Amino acid sequence: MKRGSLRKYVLMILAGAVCISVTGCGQFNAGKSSQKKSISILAKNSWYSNVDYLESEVIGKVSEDSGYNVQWRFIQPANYYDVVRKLLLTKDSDNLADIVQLPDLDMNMDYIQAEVFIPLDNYLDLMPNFSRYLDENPGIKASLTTEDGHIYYVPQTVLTQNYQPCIMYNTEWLKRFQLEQPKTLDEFVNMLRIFKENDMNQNGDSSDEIPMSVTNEFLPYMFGPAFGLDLVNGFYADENGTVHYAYYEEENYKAYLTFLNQLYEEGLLEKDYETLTRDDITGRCASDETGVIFDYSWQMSTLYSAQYDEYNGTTPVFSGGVPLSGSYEGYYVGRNAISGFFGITVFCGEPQEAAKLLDYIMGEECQETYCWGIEGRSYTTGSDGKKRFTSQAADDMWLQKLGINPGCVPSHQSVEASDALLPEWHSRVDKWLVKYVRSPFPFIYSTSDELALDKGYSNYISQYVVQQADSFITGKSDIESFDWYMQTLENMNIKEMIEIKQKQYDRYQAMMQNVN
Ligand SMILES: [Ca+2]
Repeated sequence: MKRGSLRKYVLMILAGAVCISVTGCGQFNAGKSSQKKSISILAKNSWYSNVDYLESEVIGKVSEDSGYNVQWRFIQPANYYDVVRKLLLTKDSDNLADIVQLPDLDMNMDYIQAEVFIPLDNYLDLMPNFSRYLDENPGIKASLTTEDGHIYYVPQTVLTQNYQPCIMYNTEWLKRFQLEQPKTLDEFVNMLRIFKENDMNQNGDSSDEIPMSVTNEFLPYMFGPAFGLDLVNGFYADENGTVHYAYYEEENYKAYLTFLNQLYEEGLLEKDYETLTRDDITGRCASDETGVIFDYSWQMSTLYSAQYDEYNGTTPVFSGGVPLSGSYEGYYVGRNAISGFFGITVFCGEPQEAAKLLDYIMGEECQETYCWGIEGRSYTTGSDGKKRFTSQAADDMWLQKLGINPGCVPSHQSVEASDALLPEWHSRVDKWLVKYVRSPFPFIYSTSDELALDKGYSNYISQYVVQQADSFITGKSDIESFDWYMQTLENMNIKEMIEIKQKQYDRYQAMMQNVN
């Protein structure tokens, strides 16, 4: 399929047009595959604007090796949620496909309740790879299982402990003042003050330093744990298994807001932190203007350190540090493994065949291709049996165009392949930080009773608390009005929401005990 026709497809869907033929959309093996069964897959294209999965060798190989005539239909990721959510909720059989990548994790079971996907547990005897995966991953199995015992989706997974978001320090600046990496909030604030007051980048001007460059999204990751709060997920269970909502913790959350407001007032948290972007931070690195970053570990070497002329690939400029401790011991908030889902729609004429194909594309053989690419092109296998990326694979854009780590399949990220792509110092820092990463609140489906109780409150609450956080941090709302904020949350049924999450957490724990 040409790019033009793909755009047209998306535009027509956006315009509400319904009659779009599946034929002509991405067909590998056309011509020599008339005896192969055709299965269509609707999935998300690459976030890289100059990468089209349809033309990538990785997706080509997987399609070719599957034994099916796979008809891929890709939609640009920026539109994917809106377009595909609508197709699913309206059960638009003309524009859906046999296999569909979900636009979200269906937390409120909108698609399951719309009965647009078939339960996969009826087909597990045709899905040996998926069955084995479920046996080996009881936590994921517990997350995938609904109240009535069905499993609807095959997951895509990401790393949960390695290469998580972490704090990164400008090691040149630390060295210049013989500073150790801070471990506590007090040490951290002292360091920020030194960064702010001195000519850290030695350009003769002591006023152009921005001590800390952290986007709004990452402030909760960076400072929440020091106050005993997982503000990233909101809900968390303490060591006794009691569920809390971090934004409704009277003492600790108030202390967190007060701390950040002080940083803001002192100019240690910059005035424009709410609109700061990763591109802004990258630019600051290029002109050596900042001392601290918090971001996905991945960016430490490939993006931030790479901005410095003196960076040679072996000695970091920006390097990771331990989580900050305050009245509580610091930790890093890890991710849930599940990052996406694939299901078979009720419109699929041959669900057995679709189940076999879905099982194939989530199997080990394909996972190797997703992680390493094409043998002889992006990697080689040594006589010791170990895979190594080729020198050509050091060109990230080339690797992306090859289709590495495709987002359009049930792929499972691998620590080994991630290590192999990054400089040695970076994987060493990662292994050092793993012990500080804690698992977040588990992903678990609501029951229909719980959904009825929620009535959308959880959405309002999560929007409200984020707005209010900025308001308190910037001083637009006085911290004296914190009681009023807590009262508003109570009016929004926060107590009932916590009770629901407690039940879900207990249910998850019970399922985990059953499988162990
Ligand atoms: Ca300066």
